Amino acid sequence: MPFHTCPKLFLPLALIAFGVACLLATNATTQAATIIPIANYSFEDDDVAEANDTNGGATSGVITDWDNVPTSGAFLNGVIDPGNVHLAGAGGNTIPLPGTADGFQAAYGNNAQNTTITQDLVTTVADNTDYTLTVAIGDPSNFAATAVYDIRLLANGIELPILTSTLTTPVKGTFVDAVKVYRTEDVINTDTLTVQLVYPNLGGPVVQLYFDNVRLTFEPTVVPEPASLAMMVLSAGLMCSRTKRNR
Ligand SMILES: [Ca+2]
Ligand SMILES: [Ca+2]
Ligand SMILES: [Ca+2]
Repeated sequence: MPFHTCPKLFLPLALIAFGVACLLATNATTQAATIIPIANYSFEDDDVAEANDTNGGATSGVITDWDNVPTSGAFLNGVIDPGNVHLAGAGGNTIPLPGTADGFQAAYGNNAQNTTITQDLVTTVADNTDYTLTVAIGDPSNFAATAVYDIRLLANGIELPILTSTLTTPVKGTFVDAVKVYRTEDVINTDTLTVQLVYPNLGGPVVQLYFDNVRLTFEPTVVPEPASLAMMVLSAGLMCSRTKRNR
């Protein structure tokens, strides 16, 4: 559009748009991530005895507040208090676990089973929201663990749309964080959220993997750069004004 066709009201309108956009930008950036509570998120609720053999010596098949599948058969998943054989330096009942773990105990899964450790939350899913699921993944030293696992946030049994997925390869003898970020748009708001920890059976020798410190936060989706858009509108308005004055 040639500048001489700029309507007289362009600059005032641009200034109003700039003000509104700045207000929107301020609202967007002041939204902080909110924590969604997860019961027994750190697997400390049942104090299991220090494990001292290569297979664990832990609660087998039962994890408080979590649905644990399978519930029968060999090599069940459960809760473990690792000893030095599992994680160097973890010997003792109240010795903190290394890395990004929390407390003294973790959940464990065996790849001899198709392990799923699941918790239905009381929170329902919201529209236009980013959810961040973070889980500490541990690789015990007494198994040649394969780095194959998954973490999932479900609504009505279906995983939410994934924005980013960082399923970090566990480091032998410690814990590192796995992170998945989900972004919802229009969802069924009565669906409850479910957190799921997955350790599939892909064959091969029996190995174990630890899950701990399960964290979930949400924040409303940020409006993309309204301030930048407003600056472009304002600049165009100023150019329009100057061009008219120079004529
Ligand atoms: Ca723990
Ligand atoms: Ca313990
Ligand atoms: Ca220990």
